[in-house]
Amino acid sequence: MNTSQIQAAWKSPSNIALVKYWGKKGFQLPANPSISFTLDKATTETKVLAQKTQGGGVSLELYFDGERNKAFEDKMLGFLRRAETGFEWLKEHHLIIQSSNTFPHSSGIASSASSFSALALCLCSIDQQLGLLSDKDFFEKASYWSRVGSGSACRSVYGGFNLWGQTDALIGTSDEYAVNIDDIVHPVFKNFKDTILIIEKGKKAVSSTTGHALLETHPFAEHRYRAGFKNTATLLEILESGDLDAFVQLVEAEALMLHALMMTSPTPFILMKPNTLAVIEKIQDFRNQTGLHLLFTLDAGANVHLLNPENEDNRVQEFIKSELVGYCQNALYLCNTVGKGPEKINT
Ligand code: 2P0
Repeated sequence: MNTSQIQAAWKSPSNIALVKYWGKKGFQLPANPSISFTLDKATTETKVLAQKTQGGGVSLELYFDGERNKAFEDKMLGFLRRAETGFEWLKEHHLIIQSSNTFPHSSGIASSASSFSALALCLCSIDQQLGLLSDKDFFEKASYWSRVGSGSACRSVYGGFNLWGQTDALIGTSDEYAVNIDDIVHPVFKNFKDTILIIEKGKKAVSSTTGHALLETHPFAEHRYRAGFKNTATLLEILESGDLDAFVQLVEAEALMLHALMMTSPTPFILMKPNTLAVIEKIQDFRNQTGLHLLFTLDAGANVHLLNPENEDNRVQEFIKSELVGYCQNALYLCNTVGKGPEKINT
């Protein structure tokens, strides 16, 4: 192996939270546990080329879609300087990072979860090539460092369903990294669908990092954290039993609580748009009329994630085409299924 130059590449997905992470304690630790599933199509591909230097700390060049991106480079450099404690070789390497998303450009969505998990996986692969990381510890370390980059990213290093945050409801959980919970998940959830309805593309008015920070002085923060713990424990039971009605109720309540927290922050803000609410009402009406198990969840933005079991997907997709597409910007929506997790790319 040429040790003056080492490279690694990974394709890593985004994920959608069912119980939400909203509020931090300490540095990048969650105030309550969260549960998500990994998506199959919304991914970032990242390639890292590490060139040996004389030392003096990590340096980097970052190319996004082939073009050097200075704004992202500054954010990444801050992360990499922290990562020097976990990847000591970084101190004597110059990194050339090339990254691109598989989200359609026209969707205007980007994901810190897919980009930071892809980067952390590349760093772990290089660690492994240097003989510093065992197979057994690989994904735990990747999740740990994804979390340092962006909290929700730690849930993206595995496929299927994942839990991040220490909870007495499940042994082996941690605030520092996510764990995969597929072995408790009922088959009805295994191929769940997530259709992302693009209500509005483009940059959000308030970043998630700012939103998290507002919880520090939020009047309802303690209540929220208790609810997050309780909903995590309840969702674990639901995922095990396959109770779809209870799933619908809990996941929609979590999404609305997230946005209610934004609207009741010390500096209040609203990320939903009129079409977000119109779509939510349509989804709930259609569910009441048909008895199907379609439901919505929301991320920190205006777009709606429409979730449903695989065996109801034909009817849900017809409903989207006839009733919902008109509310989507440029008629855009992205169809995802529970994903298998990141893939290593041969370099
Ligand atoms: C989540 N979100 O659980 C929640 C729900 C958005 C809504 O985690 O500051 O990008 O980088 O740790 O992970 C988005 O926040 O925030 C997020 P940082 P992150 O998915």
